[in-house]
Amino acid sequence: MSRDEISKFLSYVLRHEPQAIGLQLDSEGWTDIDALIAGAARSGRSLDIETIKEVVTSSDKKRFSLSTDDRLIRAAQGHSSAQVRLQHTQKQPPECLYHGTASRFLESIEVQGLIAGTRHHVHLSQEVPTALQVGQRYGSPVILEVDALRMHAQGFEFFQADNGVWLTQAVPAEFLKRA
Ligand code: HQG
Repeated sequence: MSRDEISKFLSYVLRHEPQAIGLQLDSEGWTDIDALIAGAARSGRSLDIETIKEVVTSSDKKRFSLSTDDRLIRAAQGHSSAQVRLQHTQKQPPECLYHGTASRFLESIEVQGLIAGTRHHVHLSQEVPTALQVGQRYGSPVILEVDALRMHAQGFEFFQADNGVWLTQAVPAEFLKRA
């Protein structure tokens, strides 16, 4: 497998379908790297700890974290698996955060606001270029500015994942405007 294929495989089992290779994640998303390697082998994929560490450290978006003793691995965010409920620490957000989306979603977003969909949270970025990259994945990108500090002042909770991505449950339309 190429680095990219390994990264996609890790995202798949550590965020979405651990059971596909008979893996258990704890509620914080951690699993034993040896169990991951064994599960991958059962599904015909040959992985070793050095390659996994390389993929983790070279990930452009720091998608994965290793425990300090290098025995455990988890995805930093983006989970949909019911096995996982990351207890991200609440944090006061900066005044505004950004969300990149596709122009075809705007009409629905104006009505519903931003919703998490299959993920556990809505994902927000601190910088416009990152939001632009995220938005480009689904078509012609649009950047929305989120009035994050005002939301926080009104009791909405914000969290920051290990990799710096900001997370919140949902963003009502009144806190959104085109950047
Ligand atoms: C849109 C990637 C219609 C939302 C990225 C997005 C990110 C609505 C899509 C991370 C809506 C969901 C997350 C509404 C939200 N009506 N569309 N009411 N509310 N949407 O992929 O934020 O490579 O689940 O705008 O880089 O695009 O996985 O979320 O377009 O950091 O590490 O529904 O995933 O990182 O799409 O991306 P996603 P996202 P990784």
